[in-house]
Amino acid sequence: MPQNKSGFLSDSMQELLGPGVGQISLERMQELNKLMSYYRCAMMEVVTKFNVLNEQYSLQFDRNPITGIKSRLKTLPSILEKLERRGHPFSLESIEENLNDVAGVRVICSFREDVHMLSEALMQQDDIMLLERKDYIRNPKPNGYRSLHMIVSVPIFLAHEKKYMRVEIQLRTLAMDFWATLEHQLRYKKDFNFAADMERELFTCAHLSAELDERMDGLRQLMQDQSEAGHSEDKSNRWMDQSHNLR
Ligand code: 0O2
Repeated sequence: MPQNKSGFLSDSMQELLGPGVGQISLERMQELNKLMSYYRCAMMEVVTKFNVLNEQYSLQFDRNPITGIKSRLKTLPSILEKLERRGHPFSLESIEENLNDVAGVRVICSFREDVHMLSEALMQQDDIMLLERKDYIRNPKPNGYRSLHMIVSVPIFLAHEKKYMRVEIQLRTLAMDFWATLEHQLRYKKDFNFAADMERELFTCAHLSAELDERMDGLRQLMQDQSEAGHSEDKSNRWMDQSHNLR
């Protein structure tokens, strides 16, 4: 919990929890815990939905479209920092109203087409609402970052009520995740100035990771064509020709 040097709660935390250290603060602290537990439940709902889709598609296509799912709740200092940076008030209502990424789920897919297939399958479910969608795969960020981002509203079923919570979903391939994870590590290295030529090198790496995805997609498509058409000699020759071209 953020405290200032003299050991007291930081101003933002004090504002969130209320004045004094008496009953009001304790109640607000419990409210905050409750809110975070709602976000955790919503995150679990979304993770379960992707696990179910993975199970279903693995039966249908004999391979798993999802290689891994990560989830995280934003920490309180990080929530307060974002509210402050965006000029929003420090209150529980403000967290719910202004922040979309308190609960985050990252889905790592095998192939690029899995990303769009999974996002469409998720959005066909009638209990989930799409609030925002940013396709950084079709339109990568200037630094080369690629991923599909969605903000969804998902219901959680409590003892006596149904509550809708927002969750940020990021879908990306293994290659996109490899680049984004390392880029994040390098960029946020403390006491290091990121030079322009390093930016360019990172962009080149992003380009290489996109090419890797494209080539792996090509291989997957060839294998799919082959298995659909049977193992005729003609197909086998095409496979050899095309895989040679991919080298
Ligand atoms: P963390 O710890 O991953 O949550 P906002 O989400 O509202 O702050 P914005 O710009 O509208 O702002 O969101 P956007 O573009 O959807 O991106 C938000 C998240 O995507 C980031 O969250 C990162 O996880 C990821 N992301 C976006 N751009 C990049 C990038 O260039 N490199 C990497 N490695 N990740 C990126 P946070 O809050 O930064 O961090």
